[in-house]
Amino acid sequence: MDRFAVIADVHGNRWALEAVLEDIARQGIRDIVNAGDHLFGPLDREGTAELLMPLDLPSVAGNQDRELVEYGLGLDDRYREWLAGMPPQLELPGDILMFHGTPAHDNVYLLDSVRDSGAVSPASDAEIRERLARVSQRLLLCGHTHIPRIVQVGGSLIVNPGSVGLQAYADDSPVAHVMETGSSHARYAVAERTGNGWHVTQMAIGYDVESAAKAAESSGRPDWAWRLRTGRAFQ
Ligand SMILES: [Mn+2]
Repeated sequence: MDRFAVIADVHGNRWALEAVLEDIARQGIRDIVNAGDHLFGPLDREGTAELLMPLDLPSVAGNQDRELVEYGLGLDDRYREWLAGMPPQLELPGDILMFHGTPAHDNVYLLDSVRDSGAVSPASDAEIRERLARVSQRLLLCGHTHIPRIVQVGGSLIVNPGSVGLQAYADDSPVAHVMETGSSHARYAVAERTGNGWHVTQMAIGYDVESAAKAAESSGRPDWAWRLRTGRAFQ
C-alpha cells in the first residue's frame, strides 16, 4: 500500500468507472480502495456491480449502499449481499483508515459544512477535529460529499478523492444545498508514500458522459443527465 488509487461515490456510473479503471491501469497502479456509495442511482447498477465485484477491492459501505441493503429497491439479492458484506470503516496497512462520511456516521460531511443559509464552505479545523473524535491515523480516506479535497488536521492527512460517477447533486438535509464540482470529469485520487509523507494527486478524467446521461434520461431522470453533463446541480 505504498502507491494506490482511491475511488468513491461511483453511484452506478459504469461509463465513468470504466474510464477511471483504465486510467489507473495505464499508470501501472494495482492497488485500489473504494470509499463507498457504489451503485445507487438511475444509471447502470448491475453493470457497475459486475465490474467491481471481481476486483474484490478493500471497500466500505456508504449511506446509500446501506439503503440498498435495507430496502432493496429492485436490486438483485446477489448485489445486495455483496454490499451487505462491506464494513462501515476499514483499517488499511500503513496507518490508514477509510470510511464514507465521518468515522462515526456514513451520512455526515467531514470536510465541508452546510451553513444555515444553505451555503457550503470548507469545514474549519475545529469542525473536522470534532467530527473525527479520537481517530488519529496518519492517512484518512473518505467520500460522500463528491467534492475532491486534501486537508491536514493535526497528524492526519485527510483525502476525499471526489466522486467517480456523479459530479453534482442537491440535498435537503440538514437544509437545502447543492454540491457541485463544475465539470463532468470523473474524479479519483492517487496516494503515494514518500520519505516526505504522502504525495496525493487528484485526478479529473474525461469519459463517455453522453452514454451515462442518455441512460439517466431513459430512466426518467433528466436532472441526473444535466448533472452528469455539466457538473452543476441546476440549469
Ligand atoms: Mn454518500
